[in-house]
Amino acid sequence: MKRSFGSLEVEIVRGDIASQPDMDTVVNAANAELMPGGGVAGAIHRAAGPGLAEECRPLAPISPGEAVITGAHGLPNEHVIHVLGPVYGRDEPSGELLADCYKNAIRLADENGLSSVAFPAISTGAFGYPGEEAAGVAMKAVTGEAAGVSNLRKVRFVLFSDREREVHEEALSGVR
Ligand code: AR6
Repeated sequence: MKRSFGSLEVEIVRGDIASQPDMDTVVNAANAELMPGGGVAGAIHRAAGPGLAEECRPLAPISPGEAVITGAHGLPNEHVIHVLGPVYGRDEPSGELLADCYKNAIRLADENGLSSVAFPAISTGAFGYPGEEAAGVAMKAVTGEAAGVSNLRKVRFVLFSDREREVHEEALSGVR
C-alpha cells in the first residue's frame, strides 16, 4: 500500500528491514548502547558486520526518542539511522518519545541529503509497545513531517508479519 503526502510517498510492505537494497537508509530499533541485540538490532548488526558496532561505540549512549546516523557497512544501503524507542510503561510520555524517534530519523535523513528511509515498527517487540497504538503514532509522526522535508521522497514501513502490515495499512488509511 502507498499514499502520497505532498512530495513524500509513504509505503507499507511486509519484509525484512535488513534486506531493503533500494533504500538510502534503514532505521535500527536500537538499544541505548547501540550494540547488537535481538529483533531488528540483531538482524541489522548481523548483516552489517562488526564494523557497525565499532562505529556506534563512540556515539552511545542515546536517550529515548534520539536518532544518530552511521555508515551501513555490509548492508546494501548508504546509512543506518539508529533510534532508541521508549520501553512501554517505563519511558514516559511514551507516545511523544515514539513520535520523536520517527521525526528525528526523518529530519536526520533529510539533513544528510537522503531521499529514502525504511522503518521497522519501533518499540513493538522487546520494548512492548502495543502494535495498533504504535502504528497510529508512527503514521501521524511521519506524515506530519511531509511538509518540512527538502530531500526525502520516500518512507517505507517494513513489517515482519501480515498482521503487523495490516495494522499499519489501517493506520495509514486513517490519516487525513
Ligand atoms: N525486519 C523487520 N521487522 C523486524 C525484524 C526484521 N528483521 N525483526 C523483528 N522485527 P524489536 P524494540 C519486528 O524487538 O521493541 C533489541 O534487542 C518485530 O516483530 O526489534 O524497539 C534491541 O537491542 C517487532 O514488531 O525492537 C533493544 O534492546 C519490531 O520489529 C530492543 O530489542 C520491533 O521489535 C528494542 O526493542
